[in-house]
Amino acid sequence: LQFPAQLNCAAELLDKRVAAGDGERLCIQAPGGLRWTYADLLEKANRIANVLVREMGLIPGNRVLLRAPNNPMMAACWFAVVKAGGIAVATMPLLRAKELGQIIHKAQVTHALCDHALADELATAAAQFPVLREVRHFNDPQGLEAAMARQPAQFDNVPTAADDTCLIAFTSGTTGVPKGTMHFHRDVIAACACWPKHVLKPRADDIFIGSPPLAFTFGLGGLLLFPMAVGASTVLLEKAAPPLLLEAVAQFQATVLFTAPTSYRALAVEFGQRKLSAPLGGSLRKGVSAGEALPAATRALWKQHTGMELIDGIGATEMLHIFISHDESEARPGATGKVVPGYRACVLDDDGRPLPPGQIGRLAVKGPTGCRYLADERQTRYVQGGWNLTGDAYRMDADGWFHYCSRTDDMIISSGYNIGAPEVEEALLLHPAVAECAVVGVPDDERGQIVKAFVVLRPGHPPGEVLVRTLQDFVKQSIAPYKYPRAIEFIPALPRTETGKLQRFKLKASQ
Ligand code: 3UK
Repeated sequence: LQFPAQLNCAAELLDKRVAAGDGERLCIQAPGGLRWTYADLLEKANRIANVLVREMGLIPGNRVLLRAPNNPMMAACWFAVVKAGGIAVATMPLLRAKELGQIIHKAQVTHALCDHALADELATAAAQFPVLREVRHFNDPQGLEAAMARQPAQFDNVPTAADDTCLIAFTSGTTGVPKGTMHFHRDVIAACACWPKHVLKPRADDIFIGSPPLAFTFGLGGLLLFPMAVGASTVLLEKAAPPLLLEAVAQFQATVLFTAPTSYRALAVEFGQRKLSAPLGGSLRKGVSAGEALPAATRALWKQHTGMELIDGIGATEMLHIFISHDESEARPGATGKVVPGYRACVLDDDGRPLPPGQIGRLAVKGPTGCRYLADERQTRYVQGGWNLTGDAYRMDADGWFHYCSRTDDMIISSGYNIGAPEVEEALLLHPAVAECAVVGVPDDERGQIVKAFVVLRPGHPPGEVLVRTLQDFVKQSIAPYKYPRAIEFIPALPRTETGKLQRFKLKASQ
């Protein structure tokens, strides 16, 4: 991939599309009947960019915190910041003042654009960190919208360099202090030119929909940048819990769905209960799963209820988006896919030497995007010898398919056996009593660690010793018996992050 020295990714995705004559194409929809064309989005973004520069004193390189649920104004603000040469620091809607403060401090955020509905926690954080000079609220007639009306609809994009930072994405990692990852204008364009182009292959008439927040790069790409890169449209939902998502798919006749594995499982169950005869939503043609491993049982359930093969893909905030994936024409059970064109991937041993096919080791990737932590000593842990080490244990087969095993630190070692937690979870999920489950290693005097499963039951299945025994026997029948969960605890719900990731460390800490 070659880029000119001067590049502004917002101009590439938005201004150029309008200049090419696509201004009247539908770009963004939202519940309540809102419909923006590309020209509408451009006009809003230009007005906000003018507010940022003329009223708020933004200069190129300033970091602008964005805080909102997925809605059209959040998208307009993202483009406005990037057009003005600022750096978008999008934050998860559920973050509290303490976490927002950490981000403001770490990224030295000077300006913020915030949804009126989420103003409180940000106000608390802003009071503690004076580096943040000015906050404007949108979806508030007295706020940003009033300022926009005063400003012209034209804006001269700041001629940023291809390797100026345009985005600082904070990791939704399941442990530790949040890390900011920096991405350049060219990274955004590279991400659009790799996985979507070679794997997803969307069409200009596609209607994208889904649940991941725009503050999570899975959502930013899947629900904003990738549809725009092909002139398609997107549906932004502030609330996208499974039942609502299912209704929205049907209502908007969406064709490409992005969500996490647990959501696909819940959607499929929901779908089954409603006994709808048409394929889900009727219109849907592709479903993309990422964020954590896709259990074979979930893939099968989705296929059973929709006839569709899910597209799995592993991405990371550090890598911006997906780098190993497959399309709906071919799936291998337990495999995330093959390396996305443009990237290279291999499996390394603990000393950084490549392992032959079939052996489990550390996943290493490199490509046009990669990890650049903002002032963090963990950079040298993630990037070693030019490879990005994602922290995942994988095995590559002889055909170049990558099979997920676990997070490297989620390997359970019991009596000298290496057991990947997801493998045991997969086996449990195949049992009809199991709605959700999580497996961790818990300390054991005799075996070092034992496999323990936390199980959320489906309605109508009473917990108890009998069911424990049944589930244990069930697992022993499908995977090597030494992997069976010696302890099983029934709990009402699993701890998850806002991006749908299981927080195994919380379950471990509870032991
Ligand atoms: C795990 C997966 C197995 C894996 C992300 C798509 O999840 C994203 O970014 P995060 O920084 O987490 C990265 C880590 O999540 N993971 C993600 N997808 C899969 N594990 N199979 C998968 N399909 O441990 C990885 O290292 O939150 C996903 C696009 C953009 C993203 N930021």
